[in-house]
Amino acid sequence: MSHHDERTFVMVKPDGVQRGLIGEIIGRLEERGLKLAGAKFMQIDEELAHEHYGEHEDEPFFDGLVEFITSGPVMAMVWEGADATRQVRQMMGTTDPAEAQPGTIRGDLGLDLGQNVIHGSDHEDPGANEREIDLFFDEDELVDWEKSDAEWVYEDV
Ligand code: IDP
Repeated sequence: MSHHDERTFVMVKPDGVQRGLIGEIIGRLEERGLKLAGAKFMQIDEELAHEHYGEHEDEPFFDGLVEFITSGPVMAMVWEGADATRQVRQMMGTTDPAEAQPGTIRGDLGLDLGQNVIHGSDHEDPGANEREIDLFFDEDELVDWEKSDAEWVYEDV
């Protein structure tokens, strides 16, 4: 593993899928120089929703969150790159799109806290990225490949 190989879990949520934003979001991550390692267009069931959002179980918004995330398909992905988890979080913007900076995904594409377009693993919760990847993907669904522009993205390749 080089330091370019940090993996993070990213998901276009049902609102992003319904609004036709999968391509826009993938485009931003690709253009940044991150590398796609896995992708699955899928429907989240109740059980997976509870596992994924377990930390919010006691929150008043939990039932609404489960209902929302299971309401339609999502695009679940694994992206790889240097400091990928924190970089993706910066690109996403704050949880509430109404407060997110313009230029961020939520700040450009959303207006409502409950429908904030994208999920990315929390960089302040060590191991959250790998836990979420394990929850959504089998190891054989992830692709280990060389991206030919790596030497133009990273100085030390
Ligand atoms: P994050 O998605 O930026 O990591 P978290 O605090 O982990 O934010 O919350 C998970 C998701 O739960 C948010 O993305 C949002 O969709 C939803 N959520 C968080 N707080 C609220 C709230 O106060 N009301 C409604 N939904 C919320």
